[in-house]
Amino acid sequence: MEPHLADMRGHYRGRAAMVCYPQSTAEVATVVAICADAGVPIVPQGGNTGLCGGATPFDEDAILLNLRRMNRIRAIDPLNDAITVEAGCILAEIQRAADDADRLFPLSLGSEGSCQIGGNLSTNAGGNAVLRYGMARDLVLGLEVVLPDGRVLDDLSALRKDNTGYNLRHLFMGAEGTLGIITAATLKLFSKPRSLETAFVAVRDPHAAIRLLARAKAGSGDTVVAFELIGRAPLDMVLRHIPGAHDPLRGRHDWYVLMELAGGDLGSALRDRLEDVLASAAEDGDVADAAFADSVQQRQAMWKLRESITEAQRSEGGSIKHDVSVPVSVVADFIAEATAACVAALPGLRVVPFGHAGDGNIHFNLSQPADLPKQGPERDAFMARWQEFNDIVHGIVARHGGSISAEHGIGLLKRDELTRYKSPVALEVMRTLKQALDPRGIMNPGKVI
Ligand code: 2HG
Ligand code: ZN
Repeated sequence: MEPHLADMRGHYRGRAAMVCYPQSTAEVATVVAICADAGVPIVPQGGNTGLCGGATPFDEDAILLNLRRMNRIRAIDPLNDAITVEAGCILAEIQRAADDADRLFPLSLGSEGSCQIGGNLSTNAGGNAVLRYGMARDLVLGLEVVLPDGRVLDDLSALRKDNTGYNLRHLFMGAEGTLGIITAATLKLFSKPRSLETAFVAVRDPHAAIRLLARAKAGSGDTVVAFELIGRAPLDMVLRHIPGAHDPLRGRHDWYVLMELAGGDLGSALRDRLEDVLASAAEDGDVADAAFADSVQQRQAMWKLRESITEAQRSEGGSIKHDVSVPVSVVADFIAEATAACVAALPGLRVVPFGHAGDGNIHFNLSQPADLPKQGPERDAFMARWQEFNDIVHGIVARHGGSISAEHGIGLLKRDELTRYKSPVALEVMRTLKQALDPRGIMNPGKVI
C-alpha cells in the first residue's frame, strides 16, 4: 500500500484499511454500494501526482480506490473529434492515441507520463496549453460517474450541443472525488497544428513579458499556444541540478519567456511572424535576446528547462508554494508587490516565480534562504512559516481579484484557506451540493470542503 499512502510532494503520509483496483465501472459501483451501506469512507486515486493531498487517505477504515486497472481506450471517433477513455488511462497514452489518429488531445502537463485522466478531470488540471485549449474541464464532452450511493450516472456523449438543463458533468470536475468517482470520459480532439514555433526569450521584466504576450497574440493571428514566464532563480536551480540542462542564451538575464506558436498551415509563415513580433519588442526594449528551437530536440530541451523547475527546486531545500492567478494585466504588479512583501518578512528568502503567465497563473514559490541547512530544525522552522507567507501572498492575490488555487485544486492543503477567500454564499452552495449527493459523507471525506 505504501506508494498509495504518500503524496508526491512528501507533505502527507496517510492511512487506509485496504486498496482496491477495480477493473470496470460495474466493479467500482459494487465497491461504492457496499461502502455506502456500511458507511465506509472511500478515497479515489489516479496517478497520485496531485499537489494538494487530495488523493491521500487519512482514515484507517478508509478504502483507497485506485483506478489504474481501468485503462482502456473505449473508442476513438475522428469524425466527431472525440475519444472515449477510462479513468485510469495515462494522459500521455491518450495523447498518443489521438496522434495515431492524426488528431490532437491538447491537455499537457509535467506529470503527463504518469498522471491519469480521471485525476486530471477530477482536479480540473491546467498545464501548458490552457491559453489556447482551456482547462481539463473545457476538453470534456461527456462523463461517466459512479455516485456516492453506487448508481452510475452515464452521461458519455460526444454531442457538441445538449442544452437540457443543469450541466451535471461540470459538478464532478474540480470536485476532487468528493461527489462521486469519474470512471470514464468522452474528450474533445482537435486538428494537429501543421507548424510549430518555440522560442526561449529573455525579457526585461514581467511587465515586458505581458506586453510581449499581447503583441504576440495580435501579431500572430492568435496562434499563441503557450506563454510561460521563468524567473532567473528557477532557471539557475534547473541549471544547477538537472543533468544535461543548459541555458539556450549566452548572456545572463533576469526574466525569460518560453513561448510557443502553433498554426494550421505548413511552411515558414509562422516563424516569420514570430521573428517580427520579437524584433519589434526588441526595438521597444522589452526583449533582450531570443533563441529559436530549430529541431524537435531543441524544442524538447527548452521544455525540459521549464518542466524541471519543480524537481530542481526540491533540491534547494524547503519550499513554500503558491499556485495563484490574477488577471493577466496585473501579473507583473502582483509579482513585484508579493516579492517585496515576502523578502521584507524574511531577508535572504529566495523568490522562485514561474508559471503560466499567459493564463495569469504564477507559481509564486519561496525557497528557504541559501545559507540554511536543507534538512533539520532550521528547514523545519522555515516551513513552519507556511501560513504566514500564505497570508502575505494570498492577501495580495485577493486584493487583485485573483484565485488562491489557479490549477492545482484544493485537496487538504488549501481546504481551510478556501473558507477564507471564497464567498460565503458560494461555500454554502458547495455544501448543499455535497449534502445532496453524499449525505453520509463517505466520498473523499475532509477534502475540498
Ligand atoms: C508546473 O507548472 C506545476 O510546473 C508545478 O504546476 C508547480 O512546483 C510547482 O509549484
Ligand atoms: Zn503549473
